[in-house]
Amino acid sequence: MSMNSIGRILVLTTFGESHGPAIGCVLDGCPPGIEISPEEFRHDLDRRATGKSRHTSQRHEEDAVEILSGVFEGKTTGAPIALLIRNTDARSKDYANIAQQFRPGHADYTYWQKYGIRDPRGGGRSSARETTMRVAAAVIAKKWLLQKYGIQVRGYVAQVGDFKPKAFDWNAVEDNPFFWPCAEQVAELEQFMDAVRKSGDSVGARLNVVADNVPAGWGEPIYGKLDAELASAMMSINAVKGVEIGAGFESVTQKGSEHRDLMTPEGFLGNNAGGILGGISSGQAVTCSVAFKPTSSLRLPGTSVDVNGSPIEVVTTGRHDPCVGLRATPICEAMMALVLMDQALRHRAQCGDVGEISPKL
Ligand code: EPS
Repeated sequence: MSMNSIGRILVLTTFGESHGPAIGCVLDGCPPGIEISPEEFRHDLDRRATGKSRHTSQRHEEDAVEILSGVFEGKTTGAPIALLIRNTDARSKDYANIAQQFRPGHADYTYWQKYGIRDPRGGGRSSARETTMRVAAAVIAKKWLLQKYGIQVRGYVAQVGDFKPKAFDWNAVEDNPFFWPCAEQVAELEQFMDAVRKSGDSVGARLNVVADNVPAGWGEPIYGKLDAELASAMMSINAVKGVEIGAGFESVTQKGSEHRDLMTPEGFLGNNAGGILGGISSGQAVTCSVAFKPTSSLRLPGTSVDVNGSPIEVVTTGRHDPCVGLRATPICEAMMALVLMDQALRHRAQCGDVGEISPKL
């Protein structure tokens, strides 16, 4: 089975390459009756898009969504929802020099090893361009989660290289090109990113994603645990090298007495569990932290080989992100929303008759 789909009841399949005529997706299993219009995709697609500041790739795509099926008179019908975005600003000549080369740290080499053929233009299928469709599909998932359960899925950048927030304010996050939660540091971060970009190098990032108001009970032990599926979904994003749920790797050094989230009739006294116990949501906020590696397309020369195995020096020109994590907040939110909606539908299918359980913390 090829693996371009995610989900069990709500199944998203994406297709397309960075420099092909279009990218697209089919979202199947979506409940009928959800109101959706092409304009509603704009906000999140703009949040993810390249070319919105000097700190991202300067490719300028319109990212105009065409709804091809599954929506009638502005409402989902229950039929597969097909969305299409035409690529309008691909510049394939940027890739002519490296078409026979492997960029160190890039999927170039492993795609070649696996398939014996690759579309080198813009990274082809391995390009971050594909994430556009995840974000588009998740606009529907986010809307359903919010309307039905009051769930809000939000993310922010929690670290860029060694640079960490000094304070945290959700209101600051959407007011700067970095999804940065501390307004007073934005100018400094701007300088930091300018220096990275001018040096020709790249830098990694940590992103945090939080879903509030997730009801207790979502997640399917054993192999469909909510945390397992979240981790898998996040790891499917380009450049992701690590995922933590709740306290994550800090759990290694915590004592049990410290890690456990004490319970009172008024609620839990902490959230080291990241809102998930035994693979099932506890009713607390679901929290996830994601590590993005520094982008591998660099204009700094690096040693590599070409398709004949000859030693070469690779230099990548063209339009690239000095920190791909800076555009990834809506992508991480999208993956969390898609996983949550799928789990909600699965919970409804199996446990819809269970009814209200007390106590509710
Ligand atoms: C990308 C390389 C660049 C980015 C692209 C991701 O592509 P190009 O060389 O075609 O400009 O612009 O990102 C997008 C186009 C996007 O929409 O996210 C890569 O190698 O992943």
